[in-house]
Amino acid sequence: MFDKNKYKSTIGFTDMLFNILVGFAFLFIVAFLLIKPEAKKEDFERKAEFVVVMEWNHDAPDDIDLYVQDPTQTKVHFRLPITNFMYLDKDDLGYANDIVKNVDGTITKVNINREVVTIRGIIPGEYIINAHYYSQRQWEHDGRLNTNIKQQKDKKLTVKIELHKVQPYKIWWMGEKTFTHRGQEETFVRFTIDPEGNRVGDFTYIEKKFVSPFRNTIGSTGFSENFENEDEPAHEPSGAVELSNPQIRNSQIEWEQAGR
Ligand SMILES: [Ca+2]
Ligand SMILES: [Ca+2]
Repeated sequence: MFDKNKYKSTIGFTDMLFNILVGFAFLFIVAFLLIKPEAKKEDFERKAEFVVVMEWNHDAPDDIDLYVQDPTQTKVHFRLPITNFMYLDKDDLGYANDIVKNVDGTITKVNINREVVTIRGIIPGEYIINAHYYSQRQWEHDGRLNTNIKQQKDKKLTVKIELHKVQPYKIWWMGEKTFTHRGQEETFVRFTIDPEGNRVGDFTYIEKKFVSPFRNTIGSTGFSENFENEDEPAHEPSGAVELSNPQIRNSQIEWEQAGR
């Protein structure tokens, strides 16, 4: 009788041990999954002096443009994406160049609205970071991208800018502003660096406009689709989208005919 009870309790103990082992194994897997991305992030290194990141509402179809002026008064932006030590990764058009048609006909969509300017060398002096609200685009129910829409009264976009110093890594500045209408341009921040890339003085915020509205001298409205009266290419969606998605290509043509 005594031996039998002892035997039963040993089975219970073994079960409990097994359960604890399973529990620890599960916790180990969870911990490993959590640790792994962090280790990869540390391995990632970007060769640059400064990186300026602008993001706006990721689900918005609207096109915002990032402008960075260096001390030589040269500006990097979608019309001039590589200049001096600065380059713009991609002119993000909002929604329009976030979708790509795959070889099998399916659509891959990445909802991200982000423009990045990398500064790879140091030019001492003052830098100015601006954002400009280029256009409002709207997806219609038939899947068409309408670029010729009237000003929406309740439109509110949150544009965030981060200034990263790479060596040694530090976020130098971050801030956000609300954009409500096409043509709106804001100076987010100005900063000055010495020949070693160290900041001189405080951040300043005096407005400077980089984009001049194009005045239509024939029409009475006085405001055209063009914001700059320059003979330079307008925004184009990426080649993949333009070639593979007729709906987007058509709307882009409409947009260009509208006077871009
Ligand atoms: Ca853009
Ligand atoms: Ca986008």
